[in-house]
Amino acid sequence: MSNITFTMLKPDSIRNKNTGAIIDKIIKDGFVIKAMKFTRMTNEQASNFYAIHKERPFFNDLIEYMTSGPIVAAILEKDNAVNDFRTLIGSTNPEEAAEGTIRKLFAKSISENAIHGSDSNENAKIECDFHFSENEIF
Ligand code: IDP
Ligand code: MG
Repeated sequence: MSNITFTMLKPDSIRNKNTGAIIDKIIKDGFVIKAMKFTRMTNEQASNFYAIHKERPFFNDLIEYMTSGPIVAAILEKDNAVNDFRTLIGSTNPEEAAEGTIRKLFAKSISENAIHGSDSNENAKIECDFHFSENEIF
């Protein structure tokens, strides 16, 4: 699945009315939407999704933020999807993100940073399976 990545438009993107602009940017950058849903994660789901960060000092804030409102979750297809999408979203900290990236344009801080993108092909597969079942993928 090296041509697939997983994304979430995080709750601040929905609150700040950036959903449409961000999805437009993703499509114009050549990604094809294979699955998409508007949903809200439970505390348990968010804790499992971000389990790798369990010991980090920001973990509780991260779970609170990610469950604070709805998200848009999606599976995206493009050659070299994982790396190209990480380039499109920019650095975790928007202050360090390159001009024109989604985080530079739409993120307010390192914690509320607008969007998620998988960091490897292996995690993309895990994250797609976490949010979508086979019959939701086109
Ligand atoms: P990534 O989203 O760019 O892959 P990760 O290091 O995987 O960044 O962190 C996951 C999420 O946790 C970030 O997107 C951000 O929302 C939050 N986060 C990461 N580092 C910090 C921090 O130093 N302070 C507060 N929140 C952070
Ligand atoms: Mg990450």
